[in-house]
Amino acid sequence: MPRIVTVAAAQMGPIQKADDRASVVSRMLALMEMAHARGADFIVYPELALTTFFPRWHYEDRAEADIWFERDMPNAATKPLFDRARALGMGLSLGYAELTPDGHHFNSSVLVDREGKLVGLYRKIHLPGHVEFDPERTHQHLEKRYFEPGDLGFPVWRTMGGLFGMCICNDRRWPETYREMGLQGVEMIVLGFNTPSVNSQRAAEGLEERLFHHRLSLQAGAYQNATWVVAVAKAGVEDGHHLMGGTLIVDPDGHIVAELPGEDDGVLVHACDLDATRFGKETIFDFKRHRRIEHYGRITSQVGVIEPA
Ligand code: CDT
Repeated sequence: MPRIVTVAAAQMGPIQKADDRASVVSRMLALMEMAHARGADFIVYPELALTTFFPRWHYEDRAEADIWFERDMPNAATKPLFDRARALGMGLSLGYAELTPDGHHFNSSVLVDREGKLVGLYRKIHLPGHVEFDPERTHQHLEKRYFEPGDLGFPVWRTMGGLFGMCICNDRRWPETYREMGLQGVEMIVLGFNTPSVNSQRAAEGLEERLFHHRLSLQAGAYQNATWVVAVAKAGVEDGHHLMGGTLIVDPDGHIVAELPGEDDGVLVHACDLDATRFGKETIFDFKRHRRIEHYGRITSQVGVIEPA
């Protein structure tokens, strides 16, 4: 019997600084109804889905940025989302800024099963950007100021009939992200992203190049680890800054099977057969049989960099 997960990648258009959690959650609920009407049983929302991408704003006093953080998940603002997903029998994943009871700050995402049970928490490991205000940049990217690197590794959870993992935005550019989960047999990796459409340190690197690197990373990660990858954007002009779209789903052979056009709220729905991961995992990327990590180490330490004679 095939193991089908009908996933909805729920892209969100911009969230402005002035938008409150309630208005954002009502947009997310509308996306959930759309996804359900199209047969989805698992919905994935973007990174920092509840607020504007606040790391673009510099607060001299870091504590001022705590207004963007959630102290519990679910909490009063997000409970309607969790309740509705459970009533519809849908799993869910969403990104948010997490402030722990002992005062730690993480860029996090949760995984909730179709019965409404919180099964997974992931904390973003690869935090891009910088700590201090940088006048040289066209825009700030202060994730390193407001978040600590995640302390939970890249776990994989058995739920919804398969093996699921999460990562967040910049993590998708790092092969280690996929490989850590690939080594645990992951069958579907879900992630959200907020990616500015220009590089703040290289103006010539515009939207096309950014979309190219985005697709390149996701497709390579999916293929080399024989896993589905679902990537969900927060997009459009947020507080005067443009975030790219590019919400898409990649199959375990590395092909993009669906991509959402535009930068508004919308859902991309695809029925993913988790058994489609079997061929890659049992042949070319059967890590136990073919991965030769002991040889990588020996070659690197014996040879090193060969300088010209
Ligand atoms: N949110 C996030 O991680 N965005 C980064 C932008 C990097 S530019 C400093 C990304 O990799 O898409």
